[in-house]
Amino acid sequence: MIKIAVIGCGFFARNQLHAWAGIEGAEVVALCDRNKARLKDAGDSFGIARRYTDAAAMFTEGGFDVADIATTVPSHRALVEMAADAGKHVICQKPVAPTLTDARHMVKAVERAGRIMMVHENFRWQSPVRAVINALRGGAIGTPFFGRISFRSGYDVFSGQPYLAEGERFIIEDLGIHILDIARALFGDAERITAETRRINPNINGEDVATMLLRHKSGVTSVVDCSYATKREPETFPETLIEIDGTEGSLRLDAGYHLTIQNGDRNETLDVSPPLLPWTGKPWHNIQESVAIIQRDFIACLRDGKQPETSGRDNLGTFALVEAAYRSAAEGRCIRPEAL
Ligand code: NAD
Ligand code: 89Y
Repeated sequence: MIKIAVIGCGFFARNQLHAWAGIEGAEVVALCDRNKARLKDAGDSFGIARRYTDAAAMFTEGGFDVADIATTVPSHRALVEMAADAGKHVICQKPVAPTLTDARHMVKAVERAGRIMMVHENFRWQSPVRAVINALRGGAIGTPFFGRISFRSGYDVFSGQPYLAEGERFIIEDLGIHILDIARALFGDAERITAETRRINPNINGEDVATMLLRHKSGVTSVVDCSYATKREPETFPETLIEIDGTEGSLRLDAGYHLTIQNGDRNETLDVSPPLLPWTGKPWHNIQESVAIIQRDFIACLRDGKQPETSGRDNLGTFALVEAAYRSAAEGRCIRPEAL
């Protein structure tokens, strides 16, 4: 049995706790949150007796294999380094760190400890997105040369996550990071990126619209566009819409989770809707299911001694794109993420 300690019992951690409860061979044995009420609520709901308000005390007592860090970004570096010092495997929520320098230190600390680090970068594991990744990797449309990965919504994410309205940065760091990661999962690393940002909602501090143009090392050109200022019906939160052109055909993941693949005489549309699990609810079920999928994959990786797809080291590539996008928008020029 792989024993897990979850740090952070807030808005999103409940999904992680539900997912752990359904994964054979894994068990949450300890919980930590510096907010006593949230700690009690999560501990009582999921029947977890060992509870801590201080992560250092939990690491000192030990008795677990994995630290699953579900706090917000300011605490990530200290907690990941604590876990590495204690010789634990680590899962860390996105965004992994406030800066690329912090992220690099965190990855090195876990690597030095000889443990596995995964960033909880779950969007590429959403079942509709995975259907696109599998079709593309399986050669369904030949070699891709163009992609558009698009997330446009007017859904109120601020009521559940009020901190999103407060930061100087918003959509690229919070949501665009997932969409850029999907671009990497589909087309590989990017050699350059150009970004334009806008703030439309006057009640938040950061940008809520971002339009990014990437040139991937594979030769693919992709457009990654994100908005939380888009008023439309039907509201598509939290769907990522995808269009890809390849040498032999094209594919589209359209609103309503319809995947169309065209190649010569083949023209089929599949329903790739994520299933509703007993603990998930619309419209979040798409994100919630992917939490269970990524956590299950992490356990399989630990068992097989394999690096997860979204390892700490892999995620440096996604995080560098986030940093590069902000720099591009600020300086009005194209940025090479590898130069950061
Ligand atoms: P939240 O503020 O609701 O919860 C965070 C909890 O962590 C709080 O209860 C807080 O008291 C606790 N905490 C903070 N620092 C701590 C520390 N040092 N020790 C112990 N407890 C500490 O935040 P949230 O909305 O649940 O977001 C958490 C993370 O999940 C963020 O990084 C966010 O970006 C990410 N998130 C990911 C997804 C996804 O799909 N992957 C979706 C939503 C949120
Ligand atoms: O925090 C964000 C995430 O990771 O997925 C959606 C979200 O909850 C709001 O943008």
